[in-house]
Amino acid sequence: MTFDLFADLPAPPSREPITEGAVLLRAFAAGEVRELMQAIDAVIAQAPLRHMQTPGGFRMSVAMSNCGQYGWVTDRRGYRYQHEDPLSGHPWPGMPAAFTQLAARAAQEAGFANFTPDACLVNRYEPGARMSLHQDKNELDMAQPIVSVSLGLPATFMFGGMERSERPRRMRLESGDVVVWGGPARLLFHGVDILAEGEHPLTGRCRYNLTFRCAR
Ligand SMILES: O=C(O)CCC(=O)C(=O)O
Ligand SMILES: [Mn+2]
Repeated sequence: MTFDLFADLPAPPSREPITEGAVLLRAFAAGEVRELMQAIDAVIAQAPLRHMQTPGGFRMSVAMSNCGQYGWVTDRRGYRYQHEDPLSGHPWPGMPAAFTQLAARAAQEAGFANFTPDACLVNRYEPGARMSLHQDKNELDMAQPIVSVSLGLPATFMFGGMERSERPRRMRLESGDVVVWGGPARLLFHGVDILAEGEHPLTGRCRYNLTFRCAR
């Protein structure tokens, strides 16, 4: 039957408003996932993924690295941005041009002009990993949005309110999806539910997320 021909085609790009200031750009990065993955491999060859410690002493289930002028880190001293990778003492790898351009285009599409991120957090989730509800609030300029790109295994993204106790909306994020939030949504609680077991042609048994921010 003819429609079977289209069964494996990826979804076309589309826009799903989440709440005022937040939008899910479905498949926005779908055409460049391989290039992005190659750039991630180059970044993590220089600044390896690692499981950081929370200030409370817990090991994060998500493995992290960074690129750009600033990197987000956590240890017993707290959450912060720093110019150097604490593992090596060297500056974080530079932000690949493909990252900067994608982040700016996605922000623009969501209504935030001139977004120039100086920090990109690379998150790797293996099955069982999760990120509990939190606010991104270590940045100085809350007028700048967050751009968040998903690659590989699908995940359930949770987008809540201004209180952790507010029940979050849940949405499935696929490889190539981009979520942008800012303005009235900039400080909303969000997180990622426990990643389900799976295998993805791009990433194998994991999901990557790129979170672009203006730290300073
Ligand atoms: O992995 C995601 O989709 C979200 C990551 C996130 O919220 C963060 O790194 O602050
Ligand atoms: Mn976050």
